[in-house]
Amino acid sequence: MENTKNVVIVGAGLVGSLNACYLAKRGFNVKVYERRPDIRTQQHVKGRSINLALSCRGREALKMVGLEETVVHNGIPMRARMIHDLDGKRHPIPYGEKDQYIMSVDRRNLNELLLNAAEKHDNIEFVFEHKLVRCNFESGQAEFEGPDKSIKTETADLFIGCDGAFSSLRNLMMRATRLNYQQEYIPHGYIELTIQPTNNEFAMEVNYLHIWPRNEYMMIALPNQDKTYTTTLFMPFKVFESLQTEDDIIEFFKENYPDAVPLLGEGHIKQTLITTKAQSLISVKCYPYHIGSNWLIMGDAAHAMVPFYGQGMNAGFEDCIVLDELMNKYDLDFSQVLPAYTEKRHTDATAICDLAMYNYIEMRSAVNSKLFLLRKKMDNFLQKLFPNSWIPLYTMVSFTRTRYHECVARRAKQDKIIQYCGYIFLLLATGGVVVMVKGVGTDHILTTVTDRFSQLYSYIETTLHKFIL
Ligand code: FAD
Ligand code: EGO
Repeated sequence: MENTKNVVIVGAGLVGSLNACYLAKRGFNVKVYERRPDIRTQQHVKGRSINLALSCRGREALKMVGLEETVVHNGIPMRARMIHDLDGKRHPIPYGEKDQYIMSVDRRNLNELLLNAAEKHDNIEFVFEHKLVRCNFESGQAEFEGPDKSIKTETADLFIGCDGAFSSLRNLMMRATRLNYQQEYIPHGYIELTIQPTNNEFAMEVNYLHIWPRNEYMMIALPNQDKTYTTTLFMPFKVFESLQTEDDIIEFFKENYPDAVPLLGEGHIKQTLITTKAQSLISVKCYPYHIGSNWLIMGDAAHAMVPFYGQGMNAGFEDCIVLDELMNKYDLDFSQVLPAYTEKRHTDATAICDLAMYNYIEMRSAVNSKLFLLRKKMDNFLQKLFPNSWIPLYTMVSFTRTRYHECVARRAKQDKIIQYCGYIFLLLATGGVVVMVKGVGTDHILTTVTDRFSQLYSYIETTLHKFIL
């Protein structure tokens, strides 16, 4: 037992508590320090849940510590997006096959479940209400400050910062090593509202991610187990600030989300927008994720992203799998595991941070409900047409564990092919016009066109295969 490694995790959020389970399973002695009090002891306000979309990567990570079943049991499948247009019409667009759906899970419930699972291990100890304040990177020691300002000093073989987007460990690492760091606040903020049940039932169709695409103003709603919906409104801070009076607020909602107003309730809308400040959204990239063989950051601490892909937690959970695999590969030699982790994970984390930012730019620039529908229908159509080659980007990201950077590369190839198809189509169309002008019989034109189209189809199919597989 003398060889047992000591690991200290900073942060008992989603990634910290899951990571603790992974490391305890290996037999390490794990100590988790969390700045806030134990959420399990905090009282919960009913009907005020915050939820998250859990997809393939997150689920795979939970599966490996035997938690997938429980989490999925406590979540609600969302099998399609439901696009709400300005007229209040609703258009469902499926995510894919029957088994392709994302899960709406309660953040707090998930965190409590992970804490309970971690606590079942004899070799995990939690210390709440203690925040990381200082590190000695040479001696491998860290100091945590309690509520009475007393200091606890920890010595460990490995310190892992899972302390979120404003990570203290990352900040300390930045001063100790040549750590590159980049952050960006976007002009948008967000506010959460709740849709209460109607007649004790969900007020809207339940197995959907509800989206109100309104260019600059984006609103979504995810279902909760208590039959409420958590609605998130994303808008530029400027717009939030311009809504000064109750009348401004209601007018704005009636203009942009007429169908949502009766569901949310005018009183609730006014009260929430007047009393709560919009929260900010930050994107963080950094490199490397480690110092030497005993300091590492994971989850949002290493790669916070804007929430427009629903991947932040999923990516953080996947981090735990990647670290676990490298622990096996390098036989627990941290001096090899950590650099390998940085190299492998940085490529993918950068890719998903960029994808999330790209969605933000794309969705707000021109995506109203019509365009959103068109884009997603087109994606589904192409997938039906070329089932082996065309995989929508959202599908690759959310329903597979294809490395994020590979999703991006594959998408680039697919885009190129579609571009070529466009050229070929134009050429054929021109050819068709020429034939017509020459006055050949219509029957002949029809057979030629059908002929050409089947040739074109098989050509595209083979080209796609060559490119992608
Ligand atoms: P956190 O959850 O932030 O946990 C960090 C923990 O560290 C906290 O408990 C904190 O108290 C503690 N801590 C901080 N500093 C210290 C310190 N100095 N000492 C000790 N402890 C400390 N992701 C998805 O996958 N799907 C979604 O649908 C989704 N929706 C989102 C919507 C919004 C509006 C936002 C903002 C994010 C969303 N995300 C989503 C992202 C997701 O919330 C994060 O990626 C995830 O919470 C990251 O987990 P984490 O454990 O790394 O960090
Ligand atoms: C054209 C149309 C270009 C988060 C649509 C890009 C994100 C993007 C915030 C959804 C789903 C889970 C989410 C889709 C696109 C969560 C998500 C999507 C939002 C906002 C979100 C989709 C929480 C981008 N997944 N998604 O295809 O359904 O498409 F709308 Cl604002």
